[in-house]
Amino acid sequence: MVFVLYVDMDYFFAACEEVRHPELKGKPLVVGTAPVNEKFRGVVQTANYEARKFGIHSGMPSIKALDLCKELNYLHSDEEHYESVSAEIIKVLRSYGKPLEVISVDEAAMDITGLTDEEALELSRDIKSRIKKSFGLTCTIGISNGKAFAKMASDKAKPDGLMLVKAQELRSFLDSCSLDKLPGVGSKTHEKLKELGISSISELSKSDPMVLIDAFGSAGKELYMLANGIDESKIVESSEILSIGREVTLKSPATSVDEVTPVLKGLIDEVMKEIEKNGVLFRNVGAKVRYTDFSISAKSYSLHNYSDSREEIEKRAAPMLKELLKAGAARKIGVRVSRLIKTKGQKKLF
Ligand code: TTP
Ligand code: MG
Ligand code: MG
Repeated sequence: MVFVLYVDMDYFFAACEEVRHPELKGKPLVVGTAPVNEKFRGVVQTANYEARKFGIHSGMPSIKALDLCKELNYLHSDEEHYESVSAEIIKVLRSYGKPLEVISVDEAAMDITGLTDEEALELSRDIKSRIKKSFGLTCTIGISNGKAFAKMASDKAKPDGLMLVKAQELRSFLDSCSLDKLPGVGSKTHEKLKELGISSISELSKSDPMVLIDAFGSAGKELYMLANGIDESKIVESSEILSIGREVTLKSPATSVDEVTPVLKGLIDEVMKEIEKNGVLFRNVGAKVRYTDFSISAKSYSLHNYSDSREEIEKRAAPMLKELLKAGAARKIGVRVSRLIKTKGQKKLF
C-alpha cells in the first residue's frame, strides 16, 4: 500500500471568509448558495465550528440554519475566490516535490512512500505551519498506509489536527470509526448495509464478501477490503490545470433543461476541445446555474474512474442542471470538469 499524507482544509469556504472578514472570526458563520430569506431556497455549503455547535451543517437549508441560530452570520458563496485560494495551497503542496493527487477544492493526497513515521509527522507540521502562515488557514492532516485510511484519519483529527495511524494501529482505528466514515459508504450504501445486518466497520470486516458483491457488485469487494484494512488505490498525480469549465449567459431565462439542451451541448463541445487540447482525463463533472436573482447554485458528480468521454459529461451534467432549474429560472448556466490528470503515461494505471 502507498504511504499517504492526506490534507483537508478546515471549514474551508467559511475559513476563507473569516480571513477576508476578520470581524466574523469566533462568531457563528455559514457560507451558502443563496441569500437567506430570498425566494430561492439556498443551502449551507459549510459552517464554521462555532455555527456547527448549533447543529448547523453542509447541505442544510439556510432558512433552517437561521432558525437554529438567531445570531448566525451568513455570507453568499464566492467560489471563484475559494478556488483561487485552493490553487495557491496546491502550489505550496506541490513544492514538496512528491506525487500529489488533488481530490477536491480543499483536499489533496500526497504519496510519501519511503518516509519514516517521524519524517511524515515532521513534513505534516511543516505543511500545516506554511499554510497557516501564508493563508491564515488551518488544515487537518491524516497519515496512513492507504489513501482511504489517511483520509479517515484526517476526518477524525479535525479541526487543526494531525493524526498518524500506524500499520499496527489500523485495526483498532477502523473499529473506532463509525461505518459511514468509511470512504464509499454514502447514505444509500449505509442503509443497504443496515438491511444486511451490518452496522459497524468491524461487522463489515467479518461479513461474507460474496453477500457484499451480490449487493454492491465490485464496490462490495472494495468495501470488504477497506473494512479489512486494505486499500490498493494509488496516488494519481493531478494535472497542472485544476479544472476546465465554460459558462454562458442565456438569451432569455430558462426554467427547464430542455430549453437549454442546445446551449449545454455547445458548452460541452467547448469543454471537450480544451480536454483534448490539454490531454487530460477528468473524474468530476459539475454544473452551475446563476438564477435571475443573481444567486448561484452548483452541483457536482464524482465518477468512479477517470474519463475523457463526452457522453459522460452529458449524462452527468444534464440531470444536475434539471435539478438546479427546479429552484428557479436560470440566467446563466455552466459546465465544468475537475480532478484532472494528464493522459500521457498515466492511462496504464486504470
Ligand atoms: P469539506 O471538506 O467536506 O468541509 P469543510 O472544509 O467545510 O469542513 P471540515 O472542517 O469538516 O473539512 O468541504 C470543503 C468545502 O466544499 C466546504 O467548505 C464547502 C464545500 N461544500 C459544499 O459546497 N457542499 C457540501 O455539501 C459540502 C460537504 C462541502
Ligand atoms: Mg474540509
Ligand atoms: Mg474536504
